Amino acid sequence: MSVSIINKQIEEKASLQKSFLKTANMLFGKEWDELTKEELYQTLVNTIRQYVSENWIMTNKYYAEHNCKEVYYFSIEFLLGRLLNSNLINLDMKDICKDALADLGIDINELFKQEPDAGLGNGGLGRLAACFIDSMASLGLPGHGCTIRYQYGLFEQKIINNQQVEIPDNWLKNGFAWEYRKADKEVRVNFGGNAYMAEQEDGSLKLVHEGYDTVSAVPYDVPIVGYHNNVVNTLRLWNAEVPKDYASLSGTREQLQERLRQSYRIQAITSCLYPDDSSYEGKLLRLTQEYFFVSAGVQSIVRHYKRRKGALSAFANQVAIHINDTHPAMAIPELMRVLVDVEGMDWEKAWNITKNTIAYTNHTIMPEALETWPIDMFKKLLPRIYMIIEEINARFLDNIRKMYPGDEERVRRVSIIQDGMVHMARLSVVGSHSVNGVAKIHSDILKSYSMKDFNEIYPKKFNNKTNGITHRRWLIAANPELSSLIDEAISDKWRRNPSRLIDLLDFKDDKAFLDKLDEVKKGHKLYLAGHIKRRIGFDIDPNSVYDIQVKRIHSYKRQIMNILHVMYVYNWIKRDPSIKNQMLPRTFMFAGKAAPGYHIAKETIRLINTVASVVNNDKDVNDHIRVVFLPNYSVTLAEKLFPAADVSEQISLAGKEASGTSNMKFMMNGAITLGTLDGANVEICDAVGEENCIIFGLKAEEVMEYYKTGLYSAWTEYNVNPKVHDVVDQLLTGPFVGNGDFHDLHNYLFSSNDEYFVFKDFMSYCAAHSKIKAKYNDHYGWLKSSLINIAHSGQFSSDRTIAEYAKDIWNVHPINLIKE
Ligand code: 26V
Repeated sequence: MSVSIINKQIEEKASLQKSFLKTANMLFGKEWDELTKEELYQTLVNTIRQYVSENWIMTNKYYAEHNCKEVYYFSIEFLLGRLLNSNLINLDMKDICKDALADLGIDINELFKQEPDAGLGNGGLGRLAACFIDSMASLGLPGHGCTIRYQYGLFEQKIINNQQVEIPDNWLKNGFAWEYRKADKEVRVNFGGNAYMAEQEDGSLKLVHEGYDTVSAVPYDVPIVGYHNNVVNTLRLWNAEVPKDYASLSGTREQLQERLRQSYRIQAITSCLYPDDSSYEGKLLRLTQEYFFVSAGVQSIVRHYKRRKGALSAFANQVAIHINDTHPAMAIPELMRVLVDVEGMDWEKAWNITKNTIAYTNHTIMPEALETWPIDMFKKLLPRIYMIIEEINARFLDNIRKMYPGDEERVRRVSIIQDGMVHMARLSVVGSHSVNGVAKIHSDILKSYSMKDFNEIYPKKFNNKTNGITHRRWLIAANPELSSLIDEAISDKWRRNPSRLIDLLDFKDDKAFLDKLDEVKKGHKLYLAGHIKRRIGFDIDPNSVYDIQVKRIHSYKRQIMNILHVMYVYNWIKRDPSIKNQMLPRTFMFAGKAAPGYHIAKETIRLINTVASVVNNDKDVNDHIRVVFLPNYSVTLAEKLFPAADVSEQISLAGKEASGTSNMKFMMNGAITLGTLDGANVEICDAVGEENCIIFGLKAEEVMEYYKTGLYSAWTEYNVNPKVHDVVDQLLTGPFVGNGDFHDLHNYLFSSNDEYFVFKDFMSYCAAHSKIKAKYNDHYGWLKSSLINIAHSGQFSSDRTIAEYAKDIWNVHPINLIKE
């Protein structure tokens, strides 16, 4: 390093320290050495905010001056996790900050732990949104997020008596240090009242909407920092508040009481995230939340556009709105409302703009997840939006009748309003110019099954964008040791351009390198063992194979099959202890939350924990296998698990998991996939080759065939297959049912006719585990596979995904703010 660079670094460190100390005095009126850990954390974030906001202002100025087209990613969930470490990495300030604080005797890692984990999402869909905004900023794309500022995030999970207990997640209790309240950017959102068309004197019709309730939507902006590129975009969180002019204290007692009730109702809108991703529920509060953030978002975009860019006719050339699943689908009628009612535009013109502005991503084909709202509820809460949807539907159906004369059955199948319900997925397809699935197999299923009719009507609309994950959080931040090792081998170019990870293939037969890879993995396994010991007081063997399944608990994801296999291995060892010599020592780990109302998922958690306590306390087996359920799966916990994993369990029934993204996080950290040909597993397997992952189970077409013929019988599978028979019986009797049996799970498996084909896939799942053993025993063969997985993981960086969205769907272009 040259003397001038060293001098510059010393200067930067001194200036950072100065600014840190000044911020401490300013925020807390104390000397820095009197601050609590929480105060030190707040001080650090506020120090960093000064650096971020300079770039933020510069970025926004650039977008305005260059008339850039901007994307707004609307999502009812953003599962951000902690931001301090990843912001410091993206700002290229981590090392200097760490040093500057170390000089003061402060360990930066301790401050990271003070940050609440922003859990504003349930699972994959919410985390995807968070990875996407990180990629947009890092690619220098003008792209922002729009969502709800939930007072309570996804519940905190505790395990008590083997069962899940939900604790409210009061993540804002010490404030959220990264947000900026923008009171001046407030907009108003109206609910209820009467809407109708009134005839004017000149005979024309004009909309009247009266008697509605108004809610104030106040944005809290969070800066989204790009990687080493000076770009800072915005994630806008909308908070529902009582309008200022409403807070008057005059009036009768009844009026005051009513006003108080109304103010509670308003605050309830953004009070909590719905924790249910197990089945769709048509709840009024959810509909209110959806319209609230979508209306606020659309209004603020139009206002911003008019200030900056002028004529609305060019709107779709300057603005793209992406709807993450159907939850923000009301962006379609809301943009129509603003253009037609507020801006006085013709319907046809407004419709073209709306369609060309909006793009839609579908994230599941599970029918029970599809959003439909009862007309009565919809009309009462959003009378004008309902009228607009009726008009959209009438015009759409006119066209369909022209395309398919006499085919009323088809008309019924595609109608946005049907049998008393408003179908949000249909609205999303009709009102957008692009519809994409999230992995090849998923997009194919959309086109040929769930959205077949629509694909025939609009063949050009449908496309695939395979999901991705940000390698900055999931590799650079979560696994700095592996990242440095990769740098040593192939230089650090992959950090900016993850597809360069492929260069690692040159090292696949380099034993010295593979040994180092092994060392890195061992280090993480040891660290995780320590963490588990500290967190739940439980010992695991760091020399065992870590076999991990982490994701929401769902029947279709088949955690049940995983734990039944553990029971099977347990029985095997009990029957013949000598078998242990031929087995791999293994630690089966699980983590994931169950929706509070999803009984079968909660029973699955109870089963896993019950099996864990039997296995872990049985001396005949616990030197060989152990089972751990890690409570409270979250982004922060996930960051510790992926780097330590050997085996990635991706065992959903083929055709059910739209993509999956933990499969990509595991792969990027060198774990081997044990999975079905479902979601993105298919593409992972294609990339790494069949010899570098272990695939088992029914194919999606075979599953479809069973559905079609109706020939699957859980009873037959159970009866013809003694291995299945034995473990399934153990849900009712035997070593695992000491404190209550698992009658409900047993009953569920049979009464649903084993809806996710656990019995059918069980034997090939057991065989896949045997293949893992054989593979692991070939030490260098395993490491080679691990390396091949890492090398191909660049393809699953969300930078690749977002570059595709930008080019094929949004037509937005990167900016360059890097000063040479
Ligand atoms: C899923 C399900 C499945 C079971 C039945 C009811 C139900 C209700 C809601 C949902 C969640 C739907 C949205 C979602 O989170 N999808 C996930 O999106 C991820 C990002 O694209 C993708 O990787 C996951 O495969 C997909 O489940």
